[in-house]
Amino acid sequence: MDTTGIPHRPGRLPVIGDLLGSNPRTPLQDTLRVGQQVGPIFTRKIFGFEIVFAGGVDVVTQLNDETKFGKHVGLGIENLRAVAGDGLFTAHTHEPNWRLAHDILQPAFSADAMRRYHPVMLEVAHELTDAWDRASGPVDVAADMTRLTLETIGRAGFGYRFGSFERTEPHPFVTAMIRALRFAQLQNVKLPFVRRAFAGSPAQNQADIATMNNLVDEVIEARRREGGESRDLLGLMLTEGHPMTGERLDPVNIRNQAITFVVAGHETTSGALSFALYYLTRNPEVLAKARAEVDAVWGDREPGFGDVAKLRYVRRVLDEAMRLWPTAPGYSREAREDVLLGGKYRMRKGDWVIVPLPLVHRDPAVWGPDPEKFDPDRFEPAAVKKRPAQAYKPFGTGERACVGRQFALHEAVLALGMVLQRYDFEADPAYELKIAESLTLKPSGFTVRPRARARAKVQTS
Ligand code: MNH
Repeated sequence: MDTTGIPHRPGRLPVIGDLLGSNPRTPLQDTLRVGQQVGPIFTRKIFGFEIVFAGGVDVVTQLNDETKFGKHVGLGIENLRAVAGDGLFTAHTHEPNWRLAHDILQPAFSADAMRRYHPVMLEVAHELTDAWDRASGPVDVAADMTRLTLETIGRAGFGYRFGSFERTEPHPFVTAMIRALRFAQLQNVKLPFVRRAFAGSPAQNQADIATMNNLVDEVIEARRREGGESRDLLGLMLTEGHPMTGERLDPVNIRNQAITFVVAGHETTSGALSFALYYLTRNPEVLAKARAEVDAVWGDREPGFGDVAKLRYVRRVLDEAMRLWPTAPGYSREAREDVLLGGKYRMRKGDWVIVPLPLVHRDPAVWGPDPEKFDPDRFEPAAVKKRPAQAYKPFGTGERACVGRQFALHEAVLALGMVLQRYDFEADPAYELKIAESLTLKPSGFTVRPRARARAKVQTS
C-alpha cells in the first residue's frame, strides 16, 4: 500500500530501513516498542519491504468492520500453508473449503460438545496434578501447560494420546511441528544467512512436514478401520456432510484440518495458562481471591461440567493475562474496497495491515494511565460494558475469529481452578518475565514449585 506520510521509527536508514531495531527472535516485541513510541498507525521497513501496523482502538474499530475489511492471509500465515494447506486457520475466505469446513465443524464447538469434552479435559488435568504431586523441585510451567493442552486436543479432538506426561522428550510430532512452524515464520526474514541460521534447512523442513502428515494419516486410517460413533472433530470430519448441501470434506483437507487443530488448539491455550499462573504468583492478593473463589464454589469436590463456568474471577484472571499477552498476538486485515485508514492514509482494495494485539490491549485512551498493571477487575461486567467493543480481541474478529474459543476457555478455567484448588506456589522472586516468540507467545524460563495445600484432600470419583 502507499505508505507516504505514515510515521515510522526515527533513524530509518537507506537500503536496510529499520533493520537495526529488529531481532529475528522478537519481531512482536520490537513492533510493540515502535508502536508505543510512534503512535497508533506506523510502518516498519526492512530492505524495501514495508509493513503497516495499526494498534489504536479507534483504528482497529475501523479495521474490524467486516463490511469494509476481512482476514488477510499473508506473511507468516501464508507461509504456514506449507504445513496446514487450506485448513481453517490458513484458508482464504474465498476458498470453498473454508466455508465447508467451518460449517461442518461448528457442532464440534457447541455447548453439547463441550459437555462431552469435559471428562477428557478433567482426565488430562489430573495427569498434570499427578505430575506436580510427584515433582520434587520446580516445574517448567510453559512446558507442563503445553503437555496439558496438547494431550487435551489430541484426546478430545481425535482420540489420540500423545503420552505427553509419560515422556521426558517431546513426541516426535511436536519436535517436527515446532521446527516446521519456525521454518515457516522465518521465511519472512530478509537476510538469507540469518534466515538459514535460525530456520534450519529446507530438507529438514520437508522431513518434518512428512513426519506430521504420516502421524495424522495413521490416526485417520485407524479411525476409518475401527469406525465408531465418536462425534469428536475427527468423527465429524469423516462422517458428516455440510448441513445444507451434504458435501463432504476431501481426505487432503481432513489432514490439513487435523494438523491445524493440533497446532491452533494447543500452543495458544498453553501460553494463556502460563501467563495466568505467572501473574497469579506476582499478585498475591489476586491469587488469594481466585483461590477463595475455587474454595467457595468447588470446595474439595472434583468439578463437574457446570462448575467450570462458575469460576468468574478465575476467568477474569485469564482474560487479563490474555489482555497483556494475547498468545496469538495479532491478525491481518485486508481492505474489501478503497478506504482511508484512520481517515488519513489511502488503502486500495486488497491492501492490508497488521493488528498487533498487545498494543490494542494497552491503548491508554481505553485502558487508562497504567495499562501495564495486572488487574482482573478490568473484566468485571460493568467495566467491560463501559469499554469500546473492539478494545479486547484475543480471539480475533469477525467470521474468521477463533472457533476454539469455548474449548480453550473451558479447558483453561478448569485447569487453573484445579491447580489453585490443590497447590500453593513458590515462584522464584528474581525471575523476570521473558517472552519467547514463536507463532505464539509464552513466558520463557518461568518455573514454580507446587506444594500440596494443607487442606487439599480433593476427592476423585
Ligand atoms: Mn484459535 C483462529 C486465538 C485456542 C482453533 N484463534 C484464531 C484467531 C485467533 C485465535 C486470534 C484468529 C486469527 C486470524 O484472524 O488470523 N485461539 C486463540 C487463542 C486461543 C485459541 C488466544 C487460546 C487461548 N483455537 C484455540 C483452540 C482451537 C483453536 C483451543 C481448537 C480446538 N483458532 C482455531 C481455528 C482458527 C482459530 C481453527 C481459524 C478459524 C477460521 O478462520 O475459521
